[in-house]
Amino acid sequence: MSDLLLQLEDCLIEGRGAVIREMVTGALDEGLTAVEVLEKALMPGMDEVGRRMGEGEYFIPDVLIAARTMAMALEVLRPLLAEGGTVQPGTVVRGTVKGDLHDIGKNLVGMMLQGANFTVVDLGTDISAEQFVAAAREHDANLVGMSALLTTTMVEMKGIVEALLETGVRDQVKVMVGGAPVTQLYADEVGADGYAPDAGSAVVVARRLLAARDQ
Ligand code: B1M
Repeated sequence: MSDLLLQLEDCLIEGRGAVIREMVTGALDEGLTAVEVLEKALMPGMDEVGRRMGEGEYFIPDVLIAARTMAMALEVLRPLLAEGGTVQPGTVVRGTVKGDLHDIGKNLVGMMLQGANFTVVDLGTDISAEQFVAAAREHDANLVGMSALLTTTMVEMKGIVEALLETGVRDQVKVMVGGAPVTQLYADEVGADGYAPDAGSAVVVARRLLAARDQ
């Protein structure tokens, strides 16, 4: 079983998009769960890609190929990550902040929230404060979710919270933040209501924030 996970991890690191879907399906057929495939092969694979990028062993094209391979694998897992439910807990408007093009983590968080029956409005990447505000209004959102993967772009989060405050939208929404460089301390600093380190806990935090709102 661990061999299978290692092969899958290598497949992602090497960006073998032609076979990744087949390999993920094979791992599931062998009895691995979607969460195991995600946490024990795909996430460590992306971390290794990041390490190689940081060390100068991988360049942007290599990382893009791995990212595209990851997206293909996630498409296979998408229906399985859905946990379902009958109650509609709320509407989440989510995006990656201005200047930041990373979207894999954001998409994963979105999939898990959708699986937990949230209505998810995806704004995409490189999203300005004005766009977050307009979308929260337009969709009558209960939660605004922001992702940032760069230390240079996470600073945008503060401006977005301020824009929500200035426009009066902050009264209507809870704010959740995440992304590799973001911490609970930083979330507190920018005035967010919640922080989650990964997609699984994002669902728990989103539920908690909206339950607190309903009381
Ligand atoms: Co970029 N990149 N990148 N990159 N890239 C990192 C982030 C980096 C750590 C790599 C490195 O140097 N080791 C580094 C950032 C350094 C820093 O600021 N501290 C970096 C850099 C420097 C850059 C460029 C500046 C490189 C350059 O051009 N010289 C450039 C910037 C472009 C831009 O955005 N303006 C750049 C470009 C790219 C690509 C386009 C090539 C590609 C992105 C493709 C895409 O997303 N479609 C890319 C990639 C793939 C990475 C790494 C390798 C992988 C990121 C990823 O997808 N991880 C990354 C290294 C790494 O993180 N190990 C790196 C997997 C994903 C599932 O995890 O996104 O962390 P993550 O999401 C998690 C949690 O964070 C959390 O849940 C998710 C799932 O568990 N989470 C939330 C995320 N959002 C959340 C929101 C929530 C709650 C939880 O609530 C709302």
